[in-house]
Amino acid sequence: MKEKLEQIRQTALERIAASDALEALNEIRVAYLGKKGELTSVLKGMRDVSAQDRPRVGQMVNDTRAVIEAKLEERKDRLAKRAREEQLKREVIDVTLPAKKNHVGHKHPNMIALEEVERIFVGMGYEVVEGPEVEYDYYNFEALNIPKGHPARDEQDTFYINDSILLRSQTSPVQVRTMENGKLPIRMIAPGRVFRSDEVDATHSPSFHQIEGLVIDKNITFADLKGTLEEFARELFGEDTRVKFRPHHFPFTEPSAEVDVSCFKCHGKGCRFCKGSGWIEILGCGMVHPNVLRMSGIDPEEYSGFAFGVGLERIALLKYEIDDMRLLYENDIRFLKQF
Ligand code: 2U9
Repeated sequence: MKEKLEQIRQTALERIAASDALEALNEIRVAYLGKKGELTSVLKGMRDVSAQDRPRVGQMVNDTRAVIEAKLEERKDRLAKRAREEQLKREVIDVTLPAKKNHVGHKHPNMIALEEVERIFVGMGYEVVEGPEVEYDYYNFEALNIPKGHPARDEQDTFYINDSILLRSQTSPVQVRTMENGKLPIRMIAPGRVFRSDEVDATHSPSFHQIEGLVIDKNITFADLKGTLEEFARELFGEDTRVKFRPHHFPFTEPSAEVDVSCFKCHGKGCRFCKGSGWIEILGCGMVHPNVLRMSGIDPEEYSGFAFGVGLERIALLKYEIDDMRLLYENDIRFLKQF
């Protein structure tokens, strides 16, 4: 019995030492310590051992079991450790490698220009107001002294949804809605997207952005209009900018004017940028037409006001010296990240 146990012990330990996988260790455990394992069958043979020898032999079987169990555990730990080391070696991370560049978003030149214009007018006490892009014909045209039959209403210029609803062709309907609310005085700018049935080229797009302004109070005169827009131009293009008002016509203002600023590249001498004239056109403006005030419930005998409109893309193109409006709509990150 003793030799038999000694032999079991020896072969078990040899097999354990030679095993190099956790599954193989499990097989060895079953083969020696399992229900039908070799050690278990020795235990079953205890019946034939004399009562006198039984405690000693029993002790020997237990010792053998303990040794095999301890070796199995030890081998298991070693194999697990080796597997972990191999895994770590495989998954090694080189912390000296340069990090992946994270491309964060970038403000669009339109947005930078809009924030600049808003900053200037909010600084003068104006409110920023927004309104719907899908509008009633009434707010877009009728209330702005553009009656039925006016060329601006032509289907070739305006996107109609039906007879009375359209995509706004200017942000003026926002001012009309504000006037209708009846709270006076008004000092507001209305920035937003507008739509015109234009072919795409370097200076046109069927969808672009405007910023329009409106001031209504008692005793507002053309002098207030000139002073405000001069201040705006100086803040936007520099302290030494000069401003020129040229008579013009808009249905919603009377008198009306277009405004040029002295070229901020050549300071008025004439260059490629201002096409040799020394002046650059930036906006349109005028005193709000009495008809427009009356239609929105404001008495033109008591109140007067001025209004103006600028193309946001035009400001962005000028400020950043971009020569093609299409670049503003392509959203090519290589272009956008320059600003
Ligand atoms: C109300 C009364 C009057 C808004 C005005 C302009 C002059 C103007 C153009 C600039 C370039 C449009 O984007 S553009 O093509 N706009 O010249 N806009 S006065 O006048 C108003 C607006 C609302 C109630």
